[in-house]
Amino acid sequence: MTTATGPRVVHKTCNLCEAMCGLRIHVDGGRVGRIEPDPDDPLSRGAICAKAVALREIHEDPDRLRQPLRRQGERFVPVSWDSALSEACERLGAIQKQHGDDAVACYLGNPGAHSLGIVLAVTPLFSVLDTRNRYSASSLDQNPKHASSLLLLGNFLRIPIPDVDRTQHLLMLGANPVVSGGSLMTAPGFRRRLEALSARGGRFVVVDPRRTETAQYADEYLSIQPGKDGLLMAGLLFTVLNEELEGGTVLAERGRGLDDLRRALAPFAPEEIEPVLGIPATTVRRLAREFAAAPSAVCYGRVGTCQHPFGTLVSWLIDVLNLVTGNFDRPGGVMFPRPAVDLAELAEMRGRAGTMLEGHTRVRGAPIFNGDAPTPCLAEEIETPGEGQVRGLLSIAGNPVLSAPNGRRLERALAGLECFVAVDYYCNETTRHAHLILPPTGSLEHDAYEVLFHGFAVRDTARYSPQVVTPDPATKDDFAILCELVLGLAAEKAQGPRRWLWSAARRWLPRPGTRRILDALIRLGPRGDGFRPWRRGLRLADIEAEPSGLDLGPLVPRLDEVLATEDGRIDLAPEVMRAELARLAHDLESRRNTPEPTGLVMIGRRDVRTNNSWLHNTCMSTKGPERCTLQMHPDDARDRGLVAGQRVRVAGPVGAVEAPLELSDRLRPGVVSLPHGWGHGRAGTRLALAADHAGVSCNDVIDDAVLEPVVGNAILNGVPVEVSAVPCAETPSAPAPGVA
Ligand SMILES: Nc1nc2c(c(=O)[nH]1)N[C@H]1C(S)=C(S)[C@@H](COP(=O)(O)OP(=O)(O)OC[C@H]3O[C@@H](n4cnc5c(=O)[nH]c(N)nc54)[C@H](O)[C@@H]3O)O[C@H]1N2
Ligand SMILES: Nc1nc2c(c(=O)[nH]1)N[C@H]1C(S)=C(S)[C@@H](COP(=O)(O)OP(=O)(O)OC[C@H]3O[C@@H](n4cnc5c(=O)[nH]c(N)nc54)[C@H](O)[C@@H]3O)O[C@H]1N2
Ligand code: SF4
Ligand SMILES: [Mo]
Repeated sequence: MTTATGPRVVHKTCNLCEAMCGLRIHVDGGRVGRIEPDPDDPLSRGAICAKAVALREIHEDPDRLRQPLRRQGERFVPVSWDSALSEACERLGAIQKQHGDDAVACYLGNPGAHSLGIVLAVTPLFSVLDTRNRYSASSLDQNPKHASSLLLLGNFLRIPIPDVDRTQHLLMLGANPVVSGGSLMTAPGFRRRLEALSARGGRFVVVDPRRTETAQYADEYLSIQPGKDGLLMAGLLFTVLNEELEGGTVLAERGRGLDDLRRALAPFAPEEIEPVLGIPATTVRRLAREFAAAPSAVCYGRVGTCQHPFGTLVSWLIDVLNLVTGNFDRPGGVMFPRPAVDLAELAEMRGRAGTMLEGHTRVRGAPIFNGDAPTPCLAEEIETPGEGQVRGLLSIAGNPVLSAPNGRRLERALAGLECFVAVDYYCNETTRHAHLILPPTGSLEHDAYEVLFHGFAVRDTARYSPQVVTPDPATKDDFAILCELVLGLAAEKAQGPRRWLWSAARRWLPRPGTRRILDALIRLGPRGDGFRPWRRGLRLADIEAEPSGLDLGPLVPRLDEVLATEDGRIDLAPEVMRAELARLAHDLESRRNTPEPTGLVMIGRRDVRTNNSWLHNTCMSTKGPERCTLQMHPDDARDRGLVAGQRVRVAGPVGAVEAPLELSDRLRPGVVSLPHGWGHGRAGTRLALAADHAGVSCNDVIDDAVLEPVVGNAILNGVPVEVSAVPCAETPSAPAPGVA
């Protein structure tokens, strides 16, 4: 525990993105001062980005909520923690008692993965809620990757991580880690890692519809039409198997079904796919040969290949390419971290290594992957009457009105809920519809450990972040809030004397706190002492003794330890992926016989000064040029008589928005790009600065009706749009946000 007096430096891991940069934060008398990179962090080695300073801005933000709010008509009034928590449990509990457990939904947003308190408390919370209506940002993001891991390795959390620091060949699709910091590949300072790859004579190939900031470092850049990655990956694998370039011990000793895979890939000879893929067959064959011949190679795909009509198939083909070329579980290929707390192992111990299909949603029958219903289905589950209709919502660390497709529809649906409880410290576009907002302490006010992301890191390290400043004793952290909700909801749902016991527990039971639980998880983890005093092993104290982080070394082969399939083999042709290959072959066939549509399609874009929807109330994010612009290739603009800087209307399947036009020859002609997370001009929020730099939400244009069919992931790129000039007279002045 830190004290609030005297100047000092506190070491902390930045928790804003997955890169886990080590920071040194200067504090004086409780005031947060300079934030600088920590050169001694064994993983980030002094890397940092512009966002880190936002930690101070968020800490000081007068709009950040510090006390629970309760809706009163159109206004929010401050209430005590006790009454807010009691009311939340009573109202959600009453809905479940009257209409069944499924009548209360929950949504878990992205920062939940970065909060130790949320990661630790969310499992009991899900258990007590016991609802089929569980939604999260994962179905807008990475569920296809989890599905691939589940199919290949028997564990949805066992993501194969590119060993970028030792590879000689990196093939990257649909990712821009120089800007995003990397995802499901924690590799801070990615630019430096690319420079090192180049310096050791390695090769870097990028496949993306936009010549991204990352592609600037590539030896070869391939422009691809959005949604065509399935063909490219199938063509690469076809070539490897057809030209007998496969090999490696993992394939020989663990693989099965290679012949079935070969058969399923038969329609995808590079010459056959060329007219639809638009990449010459000679290029595809050369890429495959170069990949297979490299001393080590790794193929990596991220959100561009997940928010995709063939997301699970592409993610799986990427893993399979690594496997059949002998690049699985070896230095320079993909590897499996051995973190101090191994959530994948814990999931397995609990018998929760994942389920491909846990059922279907009530209204449209979409797949529920691993208990996670597709977020694009949430609005209709609220709107559609009948048994199982969602009437209550508990949302934690999320902003689906801006992050999920067809945000306008979701917004209308949220307004009709009987009870909406949000655990969030901003009154944003989503939480402003809540009946109760329960604000946790900010990330400088509680301790932290990135339990999830150490498991996805390119090097094994462990770093504990103590509290930077002491919070007001009247506040609560996420862990305390969620624990009280668990106990309070359990009391509401229990009968007889058990009800009283749970109630008493909520009020009087001392809680162990995140620190003690973390210590127990470390001791029970793969490097821990297992609570056997005679055994040497890691404890939290050992990690704390290294404030810049404990270096546990480069990744080592460990497939034997982590492979969790029933027969200890890796199935290279699971039925569900063969069916997807058949769907892709059918898609190929129908596109071959119909002319390519000539309209524009829209993709997203990330900027180093943004983080999804929630850093826009900071100067860090809003200063400088406008970021929420529609980017278009100059040829497309000329064809439409559009010029840089003018306002354009972007009309898509479910709506239209207006944004300034920016011309960029980095984009593939026919593709336009609008970033997500903007659109702060809605009334009723409490984000003064963000409202002045509102931008528009691309998700007001994107369709919630289309889903990837295997896991139900949202398809957020390749959206058909029309772009036209906004007549000057129609150009609206900035909408005035109503502040409640
Ligand atoms: N069109 C399009 N849409 C997209 C994407 C895209 O590429 N294109 N990307 C998708 C992806 S990858 C993701 S992950 C989602 C993100 O979608 P969401 O997770 O729904 O949205 P965020 O913008 O991350 O909102 C985070 C919220 O958490 C709150 N918060 C921050 N820290 C904490 C904390 O410590 N505790 C609590 N309780 N709350 C906290 C913030 O105030 C904010 O309200 O967006 C998706 N939406
Ligand atoms: N600065 C910043 N950093 C962030 C975030 C942020 O909002 N801002 N968000 C964080 C989150 S939640 C996540 S999940 C990660 C995401 O991390 P990344 O996956 O690295 O994110 P993006 O920059 O969106 O990269 C996706 C790329 O896919 C491309 N793309 C779009 N459609 C297709 C397609 O059909 N095929 C191919 N091959 N490419 C396509 C886009 O042009 C884009 O370059 O970033 C995290 N880090
Ligand atoms: S890249 Fe930026 S936002 Fe991400 S962890 Fe590092 S400093 Fe934080
Ligand atoms: Mo994400």
